[in-house]
Order: sequence, then structure tokens, then C-alpha cells
Amino acid sequence: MLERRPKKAKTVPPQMYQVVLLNDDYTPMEFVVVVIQEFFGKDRETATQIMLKIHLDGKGVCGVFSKDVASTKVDQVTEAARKNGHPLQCVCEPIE
Ligand code: TYC
Repeated sequence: MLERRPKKAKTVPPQMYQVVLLNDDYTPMEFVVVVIQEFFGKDRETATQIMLKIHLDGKGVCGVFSKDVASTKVDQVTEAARKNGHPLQCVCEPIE
């Protein structure tokens, strides 16, 4: 009889989501920097770099989260933009 190894616990890591901000021609740079600081916990310098990347490339990743957290970030950013009258768009997308 073949010896059996102890079964490995097979855990599947949860699907993760990146939260992406999209560029537009109207949202002020300062507003985007503050949003990245407030909702994604980045310091001012990092937030400024991310904002400039979005401005130049059209979009940029602000963070990677579980589905629920990513979805909440999208809602929070969208609500803050709407309240302040800016067209800033925020989406989340599965990674890998
Ligand atoms: N392009 C905007 C401007 O020139 C700035 C901006 C950056 C807007 C990033 C949105 O996600 C954004 N005022």
C-alpha cells in the first residue's frame, strides 16, 4: 500500500481588485491629490505622483483591495466628486 502524505489545506486566495482613477479635463489637480490622500492613505508626495501619472497616462491605480473594500472606495470617491461638482471617474477592476 502506498503511503499517503497528510493532505495539504488548499486555500484559494481571494480575488483582489485595483481601484483606478481616470483622467478628465475638468477635475482640478488639487482635488485629485486630496482624494488620493484621504481615501487611499497616501502622503502628499505620493498622491501628487499618482495624480500626475493619471493626468499623463489617462488612468492610474490608487490601491488594491478586496472586492467589498474596492467597491466602497469607488462609491466614496464618486460621491465626493459629485458633491464637489467634478466629473472625476473611479472604477475597480479584478487583477491577474
Ligand atoms: N487632467 C486634470 C486637469 O488638467 C487633472 C486630473 C488628474 C483630473 C487626474 C482627473 O483623475 C484625474 N485639471
